[in-house]
Amino acid sequence: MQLRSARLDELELELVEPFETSFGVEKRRRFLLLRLETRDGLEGFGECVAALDPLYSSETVATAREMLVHHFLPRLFRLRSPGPREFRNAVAAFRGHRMAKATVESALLDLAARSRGVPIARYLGGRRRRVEVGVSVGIQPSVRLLVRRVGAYRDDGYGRIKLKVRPGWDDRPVGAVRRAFPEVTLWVDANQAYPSAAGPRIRRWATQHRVEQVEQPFAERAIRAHAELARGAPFRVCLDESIIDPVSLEDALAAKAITSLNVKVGRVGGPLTAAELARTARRARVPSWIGGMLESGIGRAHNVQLASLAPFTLPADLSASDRYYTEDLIDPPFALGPGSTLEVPNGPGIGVSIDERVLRKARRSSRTYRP
Ligand code: OSB
Ligand code: MG
Repeated sequence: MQLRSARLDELELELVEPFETSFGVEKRRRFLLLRLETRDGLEGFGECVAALDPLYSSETVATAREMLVHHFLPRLFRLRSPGPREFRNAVAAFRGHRMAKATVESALLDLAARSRGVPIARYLGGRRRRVEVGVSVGIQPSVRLLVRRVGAYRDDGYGRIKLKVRPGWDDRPVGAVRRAFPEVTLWVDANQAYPSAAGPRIRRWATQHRVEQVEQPFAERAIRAHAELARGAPFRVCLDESIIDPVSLEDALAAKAITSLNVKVGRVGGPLTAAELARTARRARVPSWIGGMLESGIGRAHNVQLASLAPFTLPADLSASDRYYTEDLIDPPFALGPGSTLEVPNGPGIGVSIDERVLRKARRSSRTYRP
Protein backbone atom coordinates (compact mmCIF):
# COMPACT_ATOMS: atom_id res chain seq x y z
CA MET A 1 0.00 0.00 0.00
CA GLN A 2 1.42 3.35 -1.11
CA LEU A 3 0.05 6.69 0.05
CA ARG A 4 -0.82 9.36 -2.46
CA SER A 5 -2.06 12.13 -0.15
CA ALA A 6 -3.25 13.17 3.28
CA ARG A 7 -6.04 15.73 3.41
CA LEU A 8 -6.67 17.59 6.63
CA ASP A 9 -10.10 19.25 6.82
CA GLU A 10 -11.24 21.45 9.67
CA LEU A 11 -14.97 20.93 10.18
CA GLU A 12 -17.70 22.48 12.26
CA LEU A 13 -20.93 20.76 13.24
CA GLU A 14 -23.72 22.29 15.31
CA LEU A 15 -24.90 20.12 18.22
CA VAL A 16 -28.68 19.56 18.44
CA GLU A 17 -28.48 21.00 21.94
CA PRO A 18 -25.65 22.43 24.08
CA PHE A 19 -23.66 19.80 26.01
CA GLU A 20 -22.63 21.05 29.46
CA THR A 21 -20.06 19.29 31.64
CA SER A 22 -18.17 20.28 34.77
CA PHE A 23 -15.55 21.90 32.51
CA GLY A 24 -17.75 23.92 30.16
CA VAL A 25 -20.55 24.15 27.60
CA GLU A 26 -20.17 22.99 24.01
CA LYS A 27 -22.65 24.30 21.43
CA ARG A 28 -20.84 23.08 18.36
CA ARG A 29 -17.87 20.91 17.60
CA ARG A 30 -14.87 22.14 15.66
CA PHE A 31 -12.54 19.29 14.75
CA LEU A 32 -10.01 17.89 12.29
CA LEU A 33 -10.73 15.11 9.86
CA LEU A 34 -7.87 13.26 8.20
CA ARG A 35 -8.44 11.52 4.87
CA LEU A 36 -5.60 9.32 3.62
CA GLU A 37 -5.67 8.27 -0.01
CA THR A 38 -3.62 5.42 -1.48
CA ARG A 39 -2.14 5.19 -4.98
CA ASP A 40 -4.82 2.65 -5.91
CA GLY A 41 -7.66 4.93 -4.82
CA LEU A 42 -8.58 3.59 -1.36
CA GLU A 43 -9.53 6.16 1.30
CA GLY A 44 -9.12 5.89 5.07
CA PHE A 45 -10.61 8.31 7.60
CA GLY A 46 -9.50 9.43 11.05
CA GLU A 47 -11.39 11.94 13.20
CA CYS A 48 -9.41 13.96 15.73
CA VAL A 49 -11.23 14.39 19.07
CA ALA A 50 -9.18 17.38 20.26
CA ALA A 51 -11.45 20.38 20.92
CA LEU A 52 -10.87 24.13 20.44
CA ASP A 53 -10.09 24.68 24.13
CA PRO A 54 -7.83 22.54 26.35
CA LEU A 55 -10.55 21.70 28.91
CA TYR A 56 -11.05 17.94 28.75
CA SER A 57 -7.35 17.42 27.98
CA SER A 58 -4.37 19.61 27.11
CA GLU A 59 -4.67 18.95 23.37
CA THR A 60 -6.51 21.35 21.06
CA VAL A 61 -7.38 21.57 17.37
CA ALA A 62 -4.36 23.85 16.93
CA THR A 63 -1.87 21.62 18.76
CA ALA A 64 -3.14 18.56 16.91
CA ARG A 65 -2.79 20.33 13.56
CA GLU A 66 0.73 21.45 14.46
CA MET A 67 1.79 17.92 15.44
CA LEU A 68 0.12 16.29 12.45
CA VAL A 69 1.56 18.67 9.87
CA HIS A 70 5.07 19.02 11.26
CA HIS A 71 5.73 15.68 12.94
CA PHE A 72 3.27 12.86 12.35
CA LEU A 73 2.46 13.18 8.63
CA PRO A 74 6.17 13.48 7.74
CA ARG A 75 6.83 10.29 9.77
CA LEU A 76 3.89 8.61 8.08
CA PHE A 77 5.16 9.52 4.61
CA ARG A 78 8.53 7.96 5.40
CA LEU A 79 7.06 4.53 6.24
CA ARG A 80 7.79 1.86 3.63
CA SER A 81 4.67 -0.04 4.62
CA PRO A 82 2.17 2.41 6.15
CA GLY A 83 0.07 0.40 8.62
CA PRO A 84 -1.28 1.22 12.08
CA ARG A 85 1.44 -0.75 13.90
CA GLU A 86 4.24 0.68 11.79
CA PHE A 87 2.95 4.19 12.47
CA ARG A 88 2.59 3.60 16.20
CA ASN A 89 6.20 2.43 16.37
CA ALA A 90 7.39 5.35 14.26
CA VAL A 91 5.92 7.98 16.62
CA ALA A 92 6.40 6.13 19.93
CA ALA A 93 9.35 8.36 20.85
CA PHE A 94 7.26 11.53 20.59
CA ARG A 95 5.78 12.51 23.95
CA GLY A 96 2.07 13.11 24.40
CA HIS A 97 -0.20 14.39 21.61
CA ARG A 98 -2.13 11.15 21.76
CA MET A 99 -5.26 12.52 20.09
CA ALA A 100 -3.21 13.65 17.10
CA LYS A 101 -1.45 10.27 16.93
CA ALA A 102 -4.77 8.42 17.21
CA THR A 103 -6.10 10.35 14.19
CA VAL A 104 -3.42 8.90 11.92
CA GLU A 105 -3.49 5.40 13.43
CA SER A 106 -7.28 5.28 13.00
CA ALA A 107 -7.12 6.32 9.35
CA LEU A 108 -4.45 3.66 8.74
CA LEU A 109 -6.58 1.02 10.46
CA ASP A 110 -9.51 2.01 8.24
CA LEU A 111 -7.24 1.63 5.18
CA ALA A 112 -5.81 -1.68 6.36
CA ALA A 113 -9.28 -3.17 6.82
CA ARG A 114 -10.53 -1.72 3.52
CA SER A 115 -7.57 -3.17 1.63
CA ARG A 116 -8.70 -6.59 2.85
CA GLY A 117 -12.33 -5.77 2.09
CA VAL A 118 -13.50 -6.33 5.69
CA PRO A 119 -14.89 -4.11 8.46
CA ILE A 120 -12.46 -3.03 11.17
CA ALA A 121 -14.35 -5.26 13.62
CA ARG A 122 -13.51 -8.36 11.58
CA TYR A 123 -9.96 -7.14 10.95
CA LEU A 124 -9.40 -6.91 14.74
CA GLY A 125 -11.33 -10.07 15.65
CA GLY A 126 -14.51 -8.42 17.00
CA ARG A 127 -17.48 -10.77 17.02
CA ARG A 128 -20.50 -8.71 18.11
CA ARG A 129 -22.91 -7.64 15.38
CA ARG A 130 -24.61 -5.08 17.66
CA VAL A 131 -23.09 -3.20 20.57
CA GLU A 132 -24.92 -2.10 23.67
CA VAL A 133 -24.95 1.66 24.18
CA GLY A 134 -26.19 4.33 26.55
CA VAL A 135 -26.48 8.10 26.48
CA SER A 136 -24.48 10.78 28.25
CA VAL A 137 -26.72 13.60 29.51
CA GLY A 138 -25.19 17.03 30.04
CA ILE A 139 -25.86 19.37 32.96
CA GLN A 140 -29.27 20.99 32.40
CA PRO A 141 -30.65 24.43 33.29
CA SER A 142 -32.91 22.89 35.95
CA VAL A 143 -33.72 19.58 37.66
CA ARG A 144 -37.15 19.61 36.03
CA LEU A 145 -35.60 19.88 32.54
CA LEU A 146 -33.11 17.13 33.41
CA VAL A 147 -35.89 14.72 34.38
CA ARG A 148 -37.72 15.61 31.17
CA ARG A 149 -34.52 15.06 29.09
CA VAL A 150 -33.85 11.69 30.69
CA GLY A 151 -37.50 10.71 30.11
CA ALA A 152 -37.16 11.56 26.40
CA TYR A 153 -33.99 9.44 26.09
CA ARG A 154 -35.77 6.58 27.89
CA ASP A 155 -38.62 6.90 25.37
CA ASP A 156 -36.05 6.77 22.54
CA GLY A 157 -34.91 3.41 23.96
CA TYR A 158 -31.68 4.18 25.83
CA GLY A 159 -31.28 1.63 28.60
CA ARG A 160 -28.37 3.21 30.46
CA ILE A 161 -28.18 6.87 31.39
CA LYS A 162 -24.98 8.71 32.34
CA LEU A 163 -25.50 12.03 34.10
CA LYS A 164 -22.82 14.68 34.06
CA VAL A 165 -22.31 15.95 37.62
CA ARG A 166 -20.25 18.54 39.47
CA PRO A 167 -20.24 20.06 42.96
CA GLY A 168 -23.69 21.67 43.32
CA TRP A 169 -25.25 19.49 40.61
CA ASP A 170 -25.22 15.99 42.10
CA ASP A 171 -27.33 14.77 45.05
CA ARG A 172 -30.49 16.69 44.07
CA PRO A 173 -30.61 16.09 40.27
CA VAL A 174 -29.41 12.47 40.57
CA GLY A 175 -32.01 11.82 43.30
CA ALA A 176 -34.78 13.36 41.18
CA VAL A 177 -33.87 11.17 38.20
CA ARG A 178 -33.76 8.10 40.43
CA ARG A 179 -37.23 8.85 41.86
CA ALA A 180 -38.69 9.49 38.40
CA PHE A 181 -37.14 6.31 36.92
CA PRO A 182 -36.75 3.75 39.72
CA GLU A 183 -35.43 1.01 37.38
CA VAL A 184 -33.04 2.90 35.10
CA THR A 185 -29.32 2.05 35.12
CA LEU A 186 -27.67 5.28 36.33
CA TRP A 187 -24.05 6.28 35.91
CA VAL A 188 -22.49 9.65 36.75
CA ASP A 189 -19.39 11.40 35.34
CA ALA A 190 -17.71 14.39 37.05
CA ASN A 191 -14.73 14.98 34.73
CA GLN A 192 -12.41 15.54 37.72
CA ALA A 193 -14.58 18.25 39.32
CA TYR A 194 -14.35 17.18 42.99
CA PRO A 195 -11.58 17.75 45.53
CA SER A 196 -10.20 14.49 46.93
CA ALA A 197 -11.85 15.21 50.30
CA ALA A 198 -15.34 14.97 48.74
CA GLY A 199 -15.20 11.15 48.70
CA PRO A 200 -17.49 10.47 51.69
CA ARG A 201 -20.19 12.82 50.38
CA ILE A 202 -20.08 11.32 46.89
CA ARG A 203 -20.33 7.86 48.43
CA ARG A 204 -23.42 8.92 50.39
CA TRP A 205 -25.52 10.24 47.49
CA ALA A 206 -24.29 7.68 44.96
CA THR A 207 -25.25 4.86 47.34
CA GLN A 208 -28.58 6.42 48.28
CA HIS A 209 -29.62 6.90 44.62
CA ARG A 210 -28.33 3.49 43.52
CA VAL A 211 -25.75 4.87 41.10
CA GLU A 212 -24.07 1.91 39.41
CA GLN A 213 -20.90 3.70 38.38
CA VAL A 214 -19.06 6.90 39.33
CA GLU A 215 -16.68 8.14 36.61
CA GLN A 216 -13.58 10.26 37.24
CA PRO A 217 -14.75 12.26 40.27
CA PHE A 218 -11.20 13.38 41.15
CA ALA A 219 -8.19 14.83 39.35
CA GLU A 220 -6.37 12.87 36.71
CA ARG A 221 -3.46 12.13 39.06
CA ALA A 222 -5.55 11.52 42.22
CA ILE A 223 -5.12 7.75 42.18
CA ARG A 224 -5.22 7.42 45.99
CA ALA A 225 -8.54 9.31 46.26
CA HIS A 226 -10.11 7.05 43.63
CA ALA A 227 -8.83 3.97 45.49
CA GLU A 228 -10.34 5.21 48.76
CA LEU A 229 -13.70 5.79 47.08
CA ALA A 230 -13.62 2.34 45.46
CA ARG A 231 -12.88 0.48 48.71
CA GLY A 232 -16.06 -1.42 49.65
CA ALA A 233 -18.25 0.89 47.52
CA PRO A 234 -21.58 -0.46 46.20
CA PHE A 235 -20.78 1.18 42.83
CA ARG A 236 -17.94 0.86 40.33
CA VAL A 237 -15.31 3.58 40.20
CA CYS A 238 -14.56 4.28 36.54
CA LEU A 239 -11.44 6.06 35.33
CA ASP A 240 -11.44 8.11 32.14
CA GLU A 241 -8.90 10.99 32.13
CA SER A 242 -6.49 9.15 34.49
CA ILE A 243 -5.80 6.35 32.04
CA ILE A 244 -3.65 7.48 29.15
CA ASP A 245 -1.36 4.52 28.49
CA PRO A 246 -0.46 0.99 29.70
CA VAL A 247 1.59 2.29 32.66
CA SER A 248 -1.20 4.47 34.06
CA LEU A 249 -3.58 1.52 33.81
CA GLU A 250 -1.15 -0.88 35.53
CA ASP A 251 -0.65 1.61 38.36
CA ALA A 252 -4.38 2.23 38.83
CA LEU A 253 -5.04 -1.54 38.86
CA ALA A 254 -2.27 -2.15 41.38
CA ALA A 255 -3.64 0.63 43.62
CA LYS A 256 -7.21 -0.77 43.30
CA ALA A 257 -8.30 2.67 42.12
CA ILE A 258 -10.28 1.40 39.14
CA THR A 259 -13.22 -1.00 38.84
CA SER A 260 -14.35 0.09 35.36
CA LEU A 261 -12.33 1.42 32.42
CA ASN A 262 -13.60 4.06 30.01
CA VAL A 263 -11.57 3.57 26.83
CA LYS A 264 -11.32 6.49 24.44
CA VAL A 265 -9.18 5.97 21.38
CA GLY A 266 -8.00 9.59 21.27
CA ARG A 267 -7.09 9.73 24.95
CA VAL A 268 -4.85 6.65 24.74
CA GLY A 269 -3.20 7.43 21.40
CA GLY A 270 -4.91 5.02 19.01
CA PRO A 271 -7.13 2.00 18.47
CA LEU A 272 -4.36 -0.58 18.93
CA THR A 273 -3.48 0.69 22.41
CA ALA A 274 -7.20 1.06 23.19
CA ALA A 275 -7.78 -2.63 22.51
CA GLU A 276 -4.66 -3.63 24.48
CA LEU A 277 -5.76 -1.64 27.54
CA ALA A 278 -9.15 -3.34 27.51
CA ARG A 279 -7.45 -6.75 27.40
CA THR A 280 -5.19 -5.77 30.32
CA ALA A 281 -8.19 -4.62 32.34
CA ARG A 282 -10.06 -7.83 31.60
CA ARG A 283 -7.16 -9.93 32.90
CA ALA A 284 -7.55 -7.98 36.17
CA ARG A 285 -11.34 -8.60 36.05
CA VAL A 286 -12.09 -4.94 35.41
CA PRO A 287 -14.76 -4.40 32.73
CA SER A 288 -14.19 -1.90 29.90
CA TRP A 289 -16.42 0.17 27.70
CA ILE A 290 -15.97 2.61 24.83
CA GLY A 291 -16.34 6.27 25.78
CA GLY A 292 -17.33 9.08 23.44
CA MET A 293 -16.19 12.62 22.63
CA LEU A 294 -19.27 13.82 20.72
CA GLU A 295 -17.74 12.40 17.55
CA SER A 296 -19.34 12.77 14.15
CA GLY A 297 -20.55 9.55 12.52
CA ILE A 298 -17.02 8.93 11.23
CA GLY A 299 -15.36 8.82 14.65
CA ARG A 300 -18.39 7.00 16.03
CA ALA A 301 -18.18 4.35 13.30
CA HIS A 302 -14.56 3.73 14.38
CA ASN A 303 -15.73 3.45 17.99
CA VAL A 304 -18.61 1.10 17.17
CA GLN A 305 -16.23 -1.17 15.25
CA LEU A 306 -13.91 -1.29 18.27
CA ALA A 307 -16.78 -1.88 20.70
CA SER A 308 -17.44 -5.20 18.92
CA LEU A 309 -14.29 -6.63 20.60
CA ALA A 310 -14.87 -9.07 23.46
CA PRO A 311 -13.33 -7.08 26.38
CA PHE A 312 -15.81 -4.21 25.95
CA THR A 313 -18.60 -5.59 28.10
CA LEU A 314 -20.33 -2.47 29.47
CA PRO A 315 -22.65 -0.23 27.40
CA ALA A 316 -20.72 2.39 25.38
CA ASP A 317 -21.16 6.19 25.26
CA LEU A 318 -22.15 5.89 21.60
CA SER A 319 -25.58 7.19 20.76
CA ALA A 320 -27.65 7.57 17.60
CA SER A 321 -26.66 10.36 15.19
CA ASP A 322 -29.75 12.45 16.05
CA ARG A 323 -28.61 12.71 19.69
CA TYR A 324 -25.61 14.75 18.52
CA TYR A 325 -26.16 16.40 15.13
CA THR A 326 -29.11 17.27 12.87
CA GLU A 327 -27.03 16.22 9.86
CA ASP A 328 -24.32 13.62 10.34
CA LEU A 329 -21.30 13.14 8.06
CA ILE A 330 -22.37 9.60 7.23
CA ASP A 331 -25.18 8.09 5.22
CA PRO A 332 -27.21 6.39 6.57
CA PRO A 333 -26.84 7.89 10.06
CA PHE A 334 -26.65 5.71 13.18
CA ALA A 335 -30.04 4.78 14.60
CA LEU A 336 -30.80 3.16 17.95
CA GLY A 337 -31.81 -0.49 17.62
CA PRO A 338 -33.56 -2.98 19.89
CA GLY A 339 -32.18 -3.46 23.39
CA SER A 340 -30.37 -0.07 23.40
CA THR A 341 -27.89 -1.11 20.69
CA LEU A 342 -26.14 0.21 17.60
CA GLU A 343 -25.46 -2.10 14.69
CA VAL A 344 -21.80 -2.66 13.79
CA PRO A 345 -21.66 -1.49 10.15
CA ASN A 346 -20.44 -4.33 7.95
CA GLY A 347 -18.99 -2.51 4.96
CA PRO A 348 -15.19 -2.39 4.56
CA GLY A 349 -13.15 -0.33 7.06
CA ILE A 350 -15.32 1.86 9.25
CA GLY A 351 -18.24 0.35 7.32
CA VAL A 352 -20.18 3.54 6.60
CA SER A 353 -20.38 5.91 3.61
CA ILE A 354 -19.36 9.55 3.90
CA ASP A 355 -22.01 12.12 3.04
CA GLU A 356 -19.83 14.44 0.93
CA ARG A 357 -22.59 17.06 0.75
CA VAL A 358 -22.79 17.45 4.56
CA LEU A 359 -19.01 17.33 4.73
CA ARG A 360 -18.67 20.21 2.25
CA LYS A 361 -21.15 22.26 4.27
CA ALA A 362 -19.25 21.57 7.49
CA ARG A 363 -15.80 22.31 6.04
CA ARG A 364 -14.07 25.47 7.27
CA SER A 365 -10.64 24.80 5.75
CA SER A 366 -8.81 22.10 3.86
CA ARG A 367 -5.13 21.35 3.13
CA THR A 368 -3.67 18.45 1.25
CA TYR A 369 -0.21 17.04 1.98
CA ARG A 370 1.79 14.67 -0.24
CA PRO A 371 4.74 12.35 0.37
O1 OSB B 1 -16.01 12.52 29.90
O2 OSB B 1 -17.07 11.09 28.75
C1 OSB B 1 -16.64 12.24 28.88
C2 OSB B 1 -17.82 14.40 25.93
C3 OSB B 1 -16.77 15.28 25.82
C4 OSB B 1 -15.73 15.18 26.70
C5 OSB B 1 -15.73 14.21 27.71
C6 OSB B 1 -16.78 13.31 27.81
C7 OSB B 1 -17.86 13.44 26.92
C8 OSB B 1 -19.06 12.59 26.96
C9 OSB B 1 -19.80 12.43 25.66
O3 OSB B 1 -19.51 12.12 27.97
C10 OSB B 1 -20.25 11.04 25.40
C11 OSB B 1 -20.66 10.85 23.95
O4 OSB B 1 -19.89 11.18 23.03
O5 OSB B 1 -21.78 10.35 23.74
MG1 MG C 1 -15.76 10.81 31.18
